[in-house]
Amino acid sequence: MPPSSLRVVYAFAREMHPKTTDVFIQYGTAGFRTKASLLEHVVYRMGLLAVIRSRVKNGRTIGMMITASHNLEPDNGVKLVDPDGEMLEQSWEEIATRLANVSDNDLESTTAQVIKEVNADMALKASVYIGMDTRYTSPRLAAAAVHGVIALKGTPKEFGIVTTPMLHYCVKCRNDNTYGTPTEEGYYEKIVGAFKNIRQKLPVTGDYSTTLYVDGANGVGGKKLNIIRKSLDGELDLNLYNLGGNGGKLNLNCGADFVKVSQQPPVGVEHVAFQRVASLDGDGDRLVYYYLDDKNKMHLLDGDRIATLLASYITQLQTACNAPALTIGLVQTAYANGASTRYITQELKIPVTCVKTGVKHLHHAAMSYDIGIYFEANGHGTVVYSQQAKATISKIAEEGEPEERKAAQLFLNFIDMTNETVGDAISDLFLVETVLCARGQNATQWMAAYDDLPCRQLKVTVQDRNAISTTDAERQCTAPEGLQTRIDELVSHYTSGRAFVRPSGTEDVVRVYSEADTQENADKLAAEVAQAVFDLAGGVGTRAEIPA
Ligand code: 16G
Ligand code: MG
Repeated sequence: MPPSSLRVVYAFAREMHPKTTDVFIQYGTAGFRTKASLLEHVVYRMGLLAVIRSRVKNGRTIGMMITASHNLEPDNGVKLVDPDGEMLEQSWEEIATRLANVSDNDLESTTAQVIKEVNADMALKASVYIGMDTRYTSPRLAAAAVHGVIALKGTPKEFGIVTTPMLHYCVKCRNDNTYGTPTEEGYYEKIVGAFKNIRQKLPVTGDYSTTLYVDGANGVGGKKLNIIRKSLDGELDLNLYNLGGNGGKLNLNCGADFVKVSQQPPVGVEHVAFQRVASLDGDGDRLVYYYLDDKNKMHLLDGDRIATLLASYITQLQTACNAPALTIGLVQTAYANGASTRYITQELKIPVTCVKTGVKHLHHAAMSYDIGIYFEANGHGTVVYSQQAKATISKIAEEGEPEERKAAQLFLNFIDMTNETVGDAISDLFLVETVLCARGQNATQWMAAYDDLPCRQLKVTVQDRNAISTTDAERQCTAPEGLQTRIDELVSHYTSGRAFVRPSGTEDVVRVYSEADTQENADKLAAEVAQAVFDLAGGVGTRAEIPA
């Protein structure tokens, strides 16, 4: 493409998506995320970048998802999806940030510079898949994305309202047709189809009940489950709540993030003692479970619980189909409850790796195993399988001893039910339901595997959150000076105490996490550490700690 044709880049920007703010914006843990009113020019520019990225990848399809996940309604965001359905390669985050922040006047020259820098062949075709969540600001931003793609002569394809994992899945399928069909229907066929297949093989037994309540966070995930529900033929009886009607507001006092962080049940869900409830986040990529007991106390089954449940079942399948050579590992972050890590290493005897917060770090680490299970405590996670693992299990399904063959066929269905591209609340929900059904377990029995250490999360506002630096997968703080020593000292007063601090990648705050033997102690430790952050890292305002 001759440089003169880049003029349209500037013309579109000026006429349709001008930069109206000087607020600096950074491509963070999960793309750009801020007030929706500050994002139109950013999304337009990401449309440009998606086309450049597609050309650098030889015309393979790139995804763009418009969402701010579990944030409240006024926020929005955009993230790019790489050809294998993974998060954008980290080295491009800086380019994205640069392109998002230049003035309209400099946009044409910066675009040309980026094209040169990454050596994109602008004569190639480019394809970009665009999806959005249910926010009222999303259609306008999706239109800006389309304009960005068109400005550089790429081909946009709009998927309308989809969950984030559905878009990741479609991008992957478009670039690798052995994975599935790149449509919403293709997604249902693969994932829900596999679930129904398994249900034929595993009858409902024991204390498992097919009734599941779901908190849809008033977002897209609940709406999609409502579509799926009609095709389940009673194999799972979904009672859906918080579907966005009746004035319910997106993520407000509901959804996976609210339930996990506040450790309270969501509004809008009918409470029946011991009924298990699955809570999704606003864009359908996180899942936690909970139930209330007969004293109305909430019991949370978070990402760590899902990880341990899946890991133990997968180990069982591996043994049953006799494939001991396949390596299995579990990836967590510093937020993983210490009791879960102990259970995984000591009881399940599966190796655990701890990495920095953010899906890209977990996903990457999980891929070093034949079977890599990764979950953040907040409920984001999935399982990834190497080609070697799939080939081995397929071979056993064809040629193994009768019992091994049966187990391997079940295992293949289990793999099909998994969205390997990214954590997926819908896919994870079917995985969990399958394991509980296979074991004849109810939520209380699932909970009995180990006892969580009480924990607390808080956030502190400081002048510059980047004044906090961390190492050792965010478990140790290297700056400001003296903070780690203070944290160590505070922790030493508590039985089973543990605490860490880290700058948030999605909000302008510092996050504090604590664990201890009792809830009271965990709360106290978190408050003390929050105060230390406030004192040593330039706290703003008068109150050091705010619930996260
Ligand atoms: C984003 C991340 C999530 C992480 C969270 C941490 C992705 C797709 N999502 O939502 O994995 O747990 O950020 O947020 O990577 P924080 O940095 O504000 O604590
Ligand atoms: Mg999300």
